[in-house]
Amino acid sequence: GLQKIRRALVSVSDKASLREFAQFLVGHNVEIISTGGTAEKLRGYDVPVIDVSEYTSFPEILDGRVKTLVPKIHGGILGVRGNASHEEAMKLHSIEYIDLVVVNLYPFEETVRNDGSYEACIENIDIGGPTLIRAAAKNHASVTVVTDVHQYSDVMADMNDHDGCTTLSLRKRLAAVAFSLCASYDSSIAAWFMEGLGKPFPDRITISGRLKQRLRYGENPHQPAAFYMDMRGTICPGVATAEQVQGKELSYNNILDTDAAFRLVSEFTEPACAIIKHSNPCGCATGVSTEDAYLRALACDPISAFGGIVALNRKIDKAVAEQITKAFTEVVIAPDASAEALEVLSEKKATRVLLTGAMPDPRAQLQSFRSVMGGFLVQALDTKMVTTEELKIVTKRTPTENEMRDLLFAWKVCKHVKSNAIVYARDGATVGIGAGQMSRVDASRIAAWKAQEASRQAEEDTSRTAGSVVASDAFFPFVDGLVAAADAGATAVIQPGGSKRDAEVIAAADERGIAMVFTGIRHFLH
Ligand code: 93A
Repeated sequence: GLQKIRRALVSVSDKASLREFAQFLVGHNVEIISTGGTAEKLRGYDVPVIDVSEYTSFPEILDGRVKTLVPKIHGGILGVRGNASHEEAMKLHSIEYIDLVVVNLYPFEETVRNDGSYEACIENIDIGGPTLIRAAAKNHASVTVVTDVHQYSDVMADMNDHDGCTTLSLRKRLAAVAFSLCASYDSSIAAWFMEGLGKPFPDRITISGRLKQRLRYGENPHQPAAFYMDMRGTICPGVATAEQVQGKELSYNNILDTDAAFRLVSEFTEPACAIIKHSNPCGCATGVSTEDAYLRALACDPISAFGGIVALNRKIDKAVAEQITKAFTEVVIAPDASAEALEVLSEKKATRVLLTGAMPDPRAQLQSFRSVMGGFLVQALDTKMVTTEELKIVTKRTPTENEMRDLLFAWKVCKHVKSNAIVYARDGATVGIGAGQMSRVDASRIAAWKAQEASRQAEEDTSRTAGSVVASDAFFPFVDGLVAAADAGATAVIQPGGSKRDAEVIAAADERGIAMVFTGIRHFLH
């Protein structure tokens, strides 16, 4: 399984660490053949190199579109050692074996992400590179294929350990990486075309991802897991792009919850905070400052907030950092943090602090993926938002200005609560959240009960749901859910409407002096 490396084809766009690796190869008496830019770079390092055009006696033509797409190169990569007819053909056409292919591709994904022009994107579709990589990977029985600068050290270690040879196990591993790289590269190109055509659901689909982090485990310790960055198209600031500036390693569940938290706060333009547990908010609030928003979000359900995930849509300042460190918090995510805030947070060594640099556009047209046994579902993210003008007032009473503000706030939060979802809110803060129930009336009762429990624990005299508003992610199929809200003291309701029993629900609201608006939009979240 050992294969001596005598001749290498090196053609790389990412020229990082090239010097060290090329010098290592020369040290092992490897002959290097390179394409234009790579050869020039190597000569600058005083590394002896043969131009591919000289090697093949054929110039690089068509602005470099045809550099390595010639039999002398591909024959040298694909020829099977010890195969008599292959060897005869190679001899006849003066083709020599190439043992090592070092290629990384034109930066197509980066060009798309940096808003490259149509022409720039097309020009950055690498044809020769994947062809070299696929040929080398197919013939991994004797050819080593290196597709990423991070692999240089593995190859150097292997060659050092085996007298300038590589092992079959390394070559196999590199071949597997090579094919998944090519698949993912083509998938990004396909996604770019589809996006341009406005046709996001092609007949065949490949998700293109780049490993962000190997995880210790998945949802539970016995489930292996990893975290990938989606490489197709625009990348929004979020948990996948964030820089972790302190704390323990993120877990699978942390990542899910952090995503939910950050997406929720991205809905607000004013300072906002969300605290998430098991992918549902246990508190969300807007405020005059992040500290205010945090404290009001925390007050909703401080018991559940223990070990929660905190998201802010503003730079973390010292004041909010001091509040956050008073509680046990698993993760804090925000666009940025002041130096003083980071110093305060660093007292809690385990707390993971993630900074994204910016907030995502809550209306960005992205897709979400969910797996089912034997398949997966793809859908556009729920980016729908309602404006006051779009609301239909269905009751005798019109919401007051304050109620209207709270209704819109509750509606935004409700969208981020697992169905069936009921959200009680007052003064721009949630006071009771009923999440993930199988019946709407249970969600309504649980939300009210949670609010009462929180008031009781805080030893407050008045009920938190008195004078609150209620949001329901889907229509009330029966009056009972609305009655439960009224009984809790809610004065206004926001819901999609559209039930067969709307008339009954409206009548029940009118009877109790409740103001109700219909959005015409449903926000199921499963
Ligand atoms: O333009 S190509 O599709 N045609 C080719 O024949 C070819 N051969 C290598 N792209 C080709 N390459 C790519 O050129 C490699 O994948 C690498 O990314 C890049 C290195 O070019 P240079 O050495 O000129 O910087």
